[in-house]
Amino acid sequence: MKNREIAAMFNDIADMLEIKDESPFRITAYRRAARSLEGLTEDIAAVAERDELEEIPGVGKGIGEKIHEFLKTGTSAYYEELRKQLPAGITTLMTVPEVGPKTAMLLHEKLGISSIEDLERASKDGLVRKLPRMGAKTEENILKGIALIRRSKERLPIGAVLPLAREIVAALSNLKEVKQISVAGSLRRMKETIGDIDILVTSSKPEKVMEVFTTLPRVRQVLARGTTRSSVILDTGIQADVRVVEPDAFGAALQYFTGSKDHNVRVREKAVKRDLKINEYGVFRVKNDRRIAGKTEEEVYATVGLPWIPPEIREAQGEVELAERGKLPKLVDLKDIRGDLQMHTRWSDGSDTIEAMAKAAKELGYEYIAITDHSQSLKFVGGVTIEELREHIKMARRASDKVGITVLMGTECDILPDGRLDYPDDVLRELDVVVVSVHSRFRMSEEEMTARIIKVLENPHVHILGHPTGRLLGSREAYAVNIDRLIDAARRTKTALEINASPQRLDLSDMHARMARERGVPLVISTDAHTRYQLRYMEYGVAIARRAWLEPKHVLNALPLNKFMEWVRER
Ligand code: DGT
Ligand code: CA
Ligand code: CA
Ligand code: ZN
Repeated sequence: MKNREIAAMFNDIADMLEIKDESPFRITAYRRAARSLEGLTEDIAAVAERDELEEIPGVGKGIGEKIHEFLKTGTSAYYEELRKQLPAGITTLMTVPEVGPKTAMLLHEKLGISSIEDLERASKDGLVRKLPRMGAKTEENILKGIALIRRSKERLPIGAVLPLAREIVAALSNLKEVKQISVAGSLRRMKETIGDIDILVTSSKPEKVMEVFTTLPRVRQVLARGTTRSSVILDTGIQADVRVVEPDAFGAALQYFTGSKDHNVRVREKAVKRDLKINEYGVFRVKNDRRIAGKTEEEVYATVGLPWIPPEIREAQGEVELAERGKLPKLVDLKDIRGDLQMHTRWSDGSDTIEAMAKAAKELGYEYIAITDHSQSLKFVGGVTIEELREHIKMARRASDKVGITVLMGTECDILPDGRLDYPDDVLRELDVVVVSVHSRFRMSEEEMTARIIKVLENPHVHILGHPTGRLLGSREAYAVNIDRLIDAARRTKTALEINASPQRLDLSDMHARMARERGVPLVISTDAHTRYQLRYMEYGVAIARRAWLEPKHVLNALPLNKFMEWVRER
């Protein structure tokens, strides 16, 4: 599939247009198309074949032609032309969080910088601070940004890894030689970032499995190829390991390789007390080395007197003790979710209509959604003005009737730097659901930022604090905010905190979501979808919730509509 490559090209084009200071509308058009392609589950070539490219949100005639051209030639003349006009490496510089298009050009023109390494050297040598509008602080931020990029190369956000792992699992499952297959490791535990992909299989013909695995199209480098274990590096730079194990040991291997290491230490301690030994081959009696379990994970846990423990909570955070007492939480599940309370449409920076979002949500089996486009001051993403809002509300009601799912009218209202909201109270009062978020002035002191947000939570028209820390996984640190005080304020004002399920964010993190639950703060899991495809991001948010030990009763959008609205009214 060329979907990702073409999306990358469109993102590059958008970057270059930004450097050239072209119209923001054209830039947004390319970014929008890129995002649609990234979310597309079908092969773009198949869509092109049917001549249906323009049905993809954000793809018009011009962009459609470039897709056709890429599919035929592997590139686009327009793209190559832009690249010729600009110095090489300039878009690479822009991957550093601190460096925008203007800065990139300045760095190139004044200091001849054209790679991240050049930039790092110049910053360390104190050359960057001498440029106009730059200072020691900028230099420091650039170096921090470079360090972050490097780190993100080591571990990748789960959203970038899970689809790849599923591709591998699908390819191997198709083989008649493969009997059982599962991912293991941090990916099965659904950690926010993943070091490498671990996959286990049982097979009548391990050689065949290894041959297919090590020659998959995404494989860039084979690190090791054996009969029971192979390791490769995939095109995104992440490593993947496949192990073939005995059917009688599949459960034991799965338990072992799912980890976490610390969780397994706790389980093995219990085994020792019973004169048992647990390893990846099974559970054995110490005295005669006889295997007494190993086929399934349930069996393995049962030998040490434990029920099966969900992978997401195998982190040695007290789950073994609770399991012992039969008190494991009944974790929230994707099928418990009845609504999605943050999403964007063409009214601001989303790619789809209200109706398209409503239809897609209905297909997912939801009872209700809230449309939460950006508010008026976010002009660069087409924030909804107060005048537009009346019409906007009408369209939501209409979609509600037409599609047969409750479309609540909401907003993602900007929290202004001084702690006021971007709409006055009499406008907020008209809306069913008010989400509030910070999108500007991220660099305030912790004191100021905490006060700014808490002030807004005091407003009785506010229901949910969106992406509470503002982090972008692997590309932007959270803003400085006192999460402890934020959680206290949320509890006191009965405001819900959002677990933003977008894989770029995952904000709250599992740790913070757990803190919120322990202190009795209501939570919502929302996708922040900007296309109808992104409604599927709910899976990532639910994973965070499970890692935070959340049960359905802790999650407001697991409530049926009437109960949810009751909460809204009480708030
Ligand atoms: P990652 O890949 O860094 O995101 O995290 P994991 O948890 O997937 O770690 P990985 O891939 O090194 O190993 C997979 C699992 O195998 C790990 O969760 C527990 C188990 N494991 C790996 N190495 C050891 C070890 O040295 N001792 C024990 N007891 N278990 C290990
Ligand atoms: Ca791993
Ligand atoms: Ca591994
Ligand atoms: Zn937002």
